[in-house]
Amino acid sequence: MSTLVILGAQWGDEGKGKITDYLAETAEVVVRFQGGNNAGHTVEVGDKQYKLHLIPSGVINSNKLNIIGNGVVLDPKAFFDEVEYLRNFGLDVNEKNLLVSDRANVIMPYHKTLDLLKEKARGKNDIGTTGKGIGPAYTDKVERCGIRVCDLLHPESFRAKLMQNMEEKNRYIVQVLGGEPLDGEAIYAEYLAYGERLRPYVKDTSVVIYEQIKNKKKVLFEGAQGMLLDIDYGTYPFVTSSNTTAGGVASGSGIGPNMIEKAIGVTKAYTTRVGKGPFPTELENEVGDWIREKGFEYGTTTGRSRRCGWLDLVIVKTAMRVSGLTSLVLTKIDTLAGLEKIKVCVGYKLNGEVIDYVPASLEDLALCEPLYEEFDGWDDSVQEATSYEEMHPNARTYIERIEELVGIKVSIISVGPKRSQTFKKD
Ligand code: 2SA
Ligand code: GDP
Ligand code: MG
Repeated sequence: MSTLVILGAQWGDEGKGKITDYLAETAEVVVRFQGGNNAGHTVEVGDKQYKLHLIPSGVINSNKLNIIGNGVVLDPKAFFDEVEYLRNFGLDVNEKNLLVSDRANVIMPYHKTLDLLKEKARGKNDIGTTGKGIGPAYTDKVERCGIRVCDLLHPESFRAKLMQNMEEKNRYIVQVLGGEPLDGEAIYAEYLAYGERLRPYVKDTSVVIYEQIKNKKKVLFEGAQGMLLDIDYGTYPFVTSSNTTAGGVASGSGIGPNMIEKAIGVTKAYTTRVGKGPFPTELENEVGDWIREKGFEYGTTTGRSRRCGWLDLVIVKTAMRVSGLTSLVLTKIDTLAGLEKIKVCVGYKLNGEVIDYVPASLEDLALCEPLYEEFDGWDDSVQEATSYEEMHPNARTYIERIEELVGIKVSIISVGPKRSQTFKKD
């Protein structure tokens, strides 16, 4: 058995796409198990830069099987746009190397309308969603009125399910949120056509994944977003609507948890967050601005500027615990190059007590005072390193202290956006 889960250990945008692509070189299957096209996974190979939102990052490597699992919420238009986008790069994307779960819930036009109108109605208490309809689609899944991919393949029952939704959603959109009603017949025709286009890609992907694992194929599970955006263990309500932690892998791809062998936590050498919510180590000053510009910290999906701060190991430790991380991947060491001093948060002081976990209550989190250790910086030569030994000694001290504080090893290091700027540590 050879399965590996790749998760974000912070608030997303740690470089999961890059690391998935790197590890996919030696794997056979890559599975997305949660989230939707709110994700923005960037992969750079040679002089090409790919921005993926919904399709697994394994697709950049040829001859990999890519699977969109049942835990994903799928926007069919975004799916076909992304297939087209990838084909324009000359990549061979087809129903042989890309499968979609028949159980995945579909993001419908009213989900996007509801996402945007609800955010507007929240005013200054908005969550800062990507506006892709993620929350409302998962709400319907749990409410048990969602449209699943398999429904698009059954015209009669699809019509009945859709029309019931249309009536309820239009009433809410118009009467509560003051929006414009949507045309159910037009949506029916459009999504029935998407169903026909999707048909060749649709499979019971749980069966496929199980067979692949049984046949000793190497399977990667590519997480989207990150630890603190998890619906259960994130900074609720400033989270996404799925389990971004390892628990989501089993339910979101239809395998038993005993089939998960290893889980790696992709961790940026500092912390970023896009969207609202607390951020204890945030640097709302020129250092934060410097990191944003050097690291080009802008949303891959929405272009929003990302908030930047020091590395927070309380968060990484929480990810280690909640997801059972077996090692860390450290990215963007090169971005910090040039800073004379670099800080790392090693604990929080809350009401006079030192804690090393993220408290549930945002009121408590707001009171948490980060406790820092300070490190000497390194220079830009770090991006030329091709092995751990070639790294600046100060960067190595930084990495080894992270290992010590989190209690697990760093197995892979990334010193630039390109696939070639990646190496194994041990
Ligand atoms: P949503 O749209 O309901 O999932 O938003 C809820 C919260 O989850 C955050 N979120 C993200 N955070 C970081 N990266 C994400 N992907 C894109 C990227 C984001 C972008 O790679 O840059 O382009 O803005 C992502 N997706 C969701 C979101 O900011 C809310 O805080
Ligand atoms: P993801 O959502 O976790 O896949 O991350 P994103 O793609 O949204 O954001 C990570 C950004 O950092 C992308 O632009 C990557 O190309 C880039 N990146 C990844 N690893 C490194 C690295 O080690 N150094 C630098 N400079 N950029 C990196
Ligand atoms: Mg991203």
